Amino acid sequence: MDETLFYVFGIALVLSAVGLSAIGLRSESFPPSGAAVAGLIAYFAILVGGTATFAVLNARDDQRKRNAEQAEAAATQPAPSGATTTGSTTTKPAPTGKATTLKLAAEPNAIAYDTTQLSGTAGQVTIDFDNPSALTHDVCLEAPTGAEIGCSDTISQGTASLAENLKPGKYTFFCSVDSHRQAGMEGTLTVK
Ligand SMILES: [Cu+2]
Repeated sequence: MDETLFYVFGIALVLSAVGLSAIGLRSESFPPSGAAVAGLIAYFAILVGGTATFAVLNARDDQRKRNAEQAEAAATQPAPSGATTTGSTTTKPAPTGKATTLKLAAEPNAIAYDTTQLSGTAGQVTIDFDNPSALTHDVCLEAPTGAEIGCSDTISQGTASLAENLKPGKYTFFCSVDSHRQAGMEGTLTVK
């Protein structure tokens, strides 16, 4: 919206008011006739209406401009301490640390794993389990509290994996098939 129109109407209104009062003060027969009064009222109504209309349009225009500027500022800002940053940090469920992938295999000719010690870092820990034996095995995880966290698929002559989100602590990994755990298929997974 062109602001000059608003000022033209405003200035015309002020000049007319000043001129009219000057005429009114000098002329004793003012206002001269009913038709002139009606004309003057219409003239002022148009000026006032025009000024008010342009004032409203200008205000609306300014508001739109301000909204656009704010939107632009919000979009271009890198948000160093804004709501976006705090939002993303709070919604991320994983604790600190990178994803760890550990390898574990079963012995081909014994009821045993190839190791009794595994270690990883806190966060997503994946155990890639390889079982070359014809005997079925799996790998399960037990929390430091003794609660079972999960198990991989039970497999023979194949691979399976178990992925869990782990906090630091000493976990136990074991085979849940038959009495393999009692036979020695278990070990400690240390998460730092
Ligand atoms: Cu087993």
